[in-house]
Order: sequence, then structure tokens, then C-alpha cells
Amino acid sequence: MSKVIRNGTIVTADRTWKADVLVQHDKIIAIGHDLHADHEIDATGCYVMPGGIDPHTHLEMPFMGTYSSDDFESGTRAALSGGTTMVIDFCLGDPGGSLLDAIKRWDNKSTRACCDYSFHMAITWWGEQVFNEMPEVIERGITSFKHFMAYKGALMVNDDEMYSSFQRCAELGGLPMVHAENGDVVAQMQAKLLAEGNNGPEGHAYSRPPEVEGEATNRAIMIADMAGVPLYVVHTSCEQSHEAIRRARQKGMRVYGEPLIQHLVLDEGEYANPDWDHAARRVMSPPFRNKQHQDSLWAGLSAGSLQVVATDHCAFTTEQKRTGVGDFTKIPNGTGGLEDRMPVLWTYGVGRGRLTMNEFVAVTSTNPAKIFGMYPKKGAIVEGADADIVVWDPEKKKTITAKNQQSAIDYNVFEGIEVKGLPKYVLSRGEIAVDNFEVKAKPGHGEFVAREARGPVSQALSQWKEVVAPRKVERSGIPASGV
Ligand code: DUC
Ligand code: ZN
Ligand code: ZN
Ligand code: ZN
Repeated sequence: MSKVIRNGTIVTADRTWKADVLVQHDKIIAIGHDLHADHEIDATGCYVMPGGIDPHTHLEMPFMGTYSSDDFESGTRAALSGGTTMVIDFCLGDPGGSLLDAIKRWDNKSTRACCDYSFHMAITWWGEQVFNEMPEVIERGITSFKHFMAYKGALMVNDDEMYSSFQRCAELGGLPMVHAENGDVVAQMQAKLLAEGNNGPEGHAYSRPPEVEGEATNRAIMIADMAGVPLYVVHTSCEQSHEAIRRARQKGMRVYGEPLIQHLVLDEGEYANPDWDHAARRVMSPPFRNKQHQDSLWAGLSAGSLQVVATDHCAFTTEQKRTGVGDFTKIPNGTGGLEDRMPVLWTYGVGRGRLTMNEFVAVTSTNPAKIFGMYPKKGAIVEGADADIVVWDPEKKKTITAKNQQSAIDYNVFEGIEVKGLPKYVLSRGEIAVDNFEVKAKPGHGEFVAREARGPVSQALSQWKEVVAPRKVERSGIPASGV
């Protein structure tokens, strides 16, 4: 079955032009004019863009005594409804456990995915077994490794473990990633706040100030430099972290930063809401910041010092959040965002002149495809690419509300926000998953995407050593030349 997307304007990360797109089965096979097919999709007045890629989700993940509530079916349906055609989820093993066993669990969980997906592997401990299993993980197409520098006593790794893992990544061409927050400092701040009677959700934000994130980002960057490996910093939320990334890039390191759509548009004022449920529903790590930090993140996206906008989609119901009544450290950390990332970023970014349309495509699709080793199969409108395509209607409006969402939870952190710009049609490997704004996603359609390992290692200028013979040192005080 072939399809042609007609009369639209194609927008990619590097250009904008008018042409039709011909899709045969699951691939784009031609771009041009006078193309014919069995089925026509009318894109008049719309932009035709590569489907969004969200490289940061936690679907049905065991965390903080419960499981995140969107599974691969509801999570990927939510993704498609908002124009995202691929997610990369974090495969999380138990500390002390086998990485390969964790992959089996994630394989089983993902069978009903509606869109394509891949996994990152979390490194939650270090030992000979992890060292020995990493090559097979990479052979399976899981080429990025996440390290939690926070969640002390649970997922956190120390510098010793992180440096060992980074060196192994350097050897194997893997890309290390970090959740950068100083978990030791967070634990002390949490204990102090609780001892002083600050047990409400606002205590969560007080216990994780920007300095906690800036310190950890700096530390991870320096450790990556010493290991000679690139680094991807997830959920960059503040200027301190962004500053460290900018500096490292200026020195020649391949360091990538990923703001979340939540941090770009929602601020710390949300935690001051007197309604406990309202504030607790927005508890995530790192927490929302103030306007200055938001401005820094927007600037980084347009200047290129930050490369990706993701969601960290980790959805918990109000009931799950309420396990933290009386102790904010027990509120499951996480918010949703999968179905709102693209429309909200378009509205606040393109709509307000902060991002060009091409930059929008870069940060939502093309950059993650390149960074994570799947370009141009994903993230591109070119012949031979997967037909993951969004037909975007820039005039269509809606008010975000939990009542109409695909996500399984009972609220939405973007409730009441009006967006302008929505996906009219979404193709997932050639199948119509959104048809004239109606979600038609098919559970089980999604396939695992094996990704390629990265090429060169990365070192800052500080690590580039001059190759010179060691100088001979004269110690006698008598000049060697005898002058
Ligand atoms: N932060 C969250 O808020 N949830 C999931 C994991 C994380 O790092
Ligand atoms: Zn056909
Ligand atoms: Zn994280
Ligand atoms: Zn996360």
C-alpha cells in the first residue's frame, strides 16, 4: 500500500520547501512533484516534518515503591497523539542484577508498543558482571548507558563506579548519560528539612537547588573528560548545569544537554500552590526552577549549547503521589508530558519566536536521532528513511486537559494551557496513527530500534598532550654545555 502526502511544506532540521512525500509500506521512497499512490493525504496549509523522538521516558518502571502508570501501550499512544513517533525508554536493572535480565523484562513490557522504541541501559552498580555484559548490551543495539548521581541508597552510583563505567563506554563506543544531582547533598538537605517540620511538596524543591545539579554536571563532565568519552546530561534544568555544558563544549568536548518541556514552561511557583495534590503532582527531579533558569534553557536551545527537548515522562496518579503525604521524600518523582511536548514546544518556541521551525525539528527529532545513533533511519525526511512523519497544522488550537488525554493518569501538569499547532496526521512506519486529529494507534505495531555505537572518543583541550621527548634535567648546578 502506497501513500502520498500532498500539498504540504516539508520542514526538516536544515531546510523548508514545498514538495510531496511518497511512502511505500514503511519507508519514504520519493520526495518531489507529480507522485502517485493508492492513498492520498492532503497536507494543504500544513508542515510535513519528521516524527518526534522523545529520548527520555520511564514506562511501567518500578520506582519509589510503585510503578509508573503509563505502560508501553498508553505511553506510546500518548506519544503518537502528540506527534512523537519514537521513544527511548530507560531499561532499569536491580543494583547487583544482570543487565541482560533487565533487557528481557523490558522486551516483555514493550510488546504492545504503538510506535517504535529503543532502550537506554541504566548502570545502577558496578562489578565484573556489568563489565562483562556491556559488550552484549551494545550488540543488542542498546548503546547508551545512564548513571544516576542521585537517589542515594537506591539507584545512585558513586564516582568510582561512574569512572569505571565511563571508561568501559569509551572502550566500547557507548555513550554515557547522567542524571546529574549530588545525591549525598540532597539526602542531607532532605533530612534537615524534615527535621525542621518542612514535610510538604515545596520541601522537594528546597532539597534540590540548582547548585546540586550544577556541581554534579561539572563532576560528570570532568570524569567523562578523564575517561575520554562523550557525555549526555539528561533533564538539564538550570543555568549552573547549562554553564558547565557550554564550557565543556567550548573546550572541544562532545557534551549534550537535554532540557525538558516541563522545565521550559512550568516554574517553581507551582510548588507554592496551597493545594497539596497540585504541588505533589508536579514533584519531579530536578524540580521546576525560576524564570531566569527557563530563559537560560531557551537561550541554549537557540544557540545550540543545548540540543534536545525531552519529557522524562514518568507518570504517577494522584493516589500514588499521596503516599508522600506527611513526607515529601516519599512522593513518587515524575510527571507526564509525552503527548504535550511537541504542541507545547511549538506554541512557546516557534509561536513566540524563540525557535525557528527548523530548530524545532532539530531539538525534537533530528538531534536525538543523530546523538543516539539512528540517523537517518529516524529524524529525517529523505528517501529510504522510515516513514515516521507528522503533518502539522499550525492553525489548529486546543486547550490541554486531562479529560481528553491518552495518558492513564488523572491529571495533566499542563492543564488549561492553550496550544496552537497540532498533528493532523501522524504516520508510524507508514501506518496512519493519527487521522485528521483522531488517534488510531495500533498496539503491537511498534518495533524495537537497534542503535549504532558511537565513533570517536572525546577529550577536551586540557587532555590533548603534546608529543615531546621528556626534557633532561641538569641537577649539578654545572651547565652541561660547560659555558
Ligand atoms: N526523575 C523523575 O522525576 N522521575 C523519574 C526519574 C527521575 O530522575
Ligand atoms: Zn501498495
Ligand atoms: Zn533523572
Ligand atoms: Zn528520567
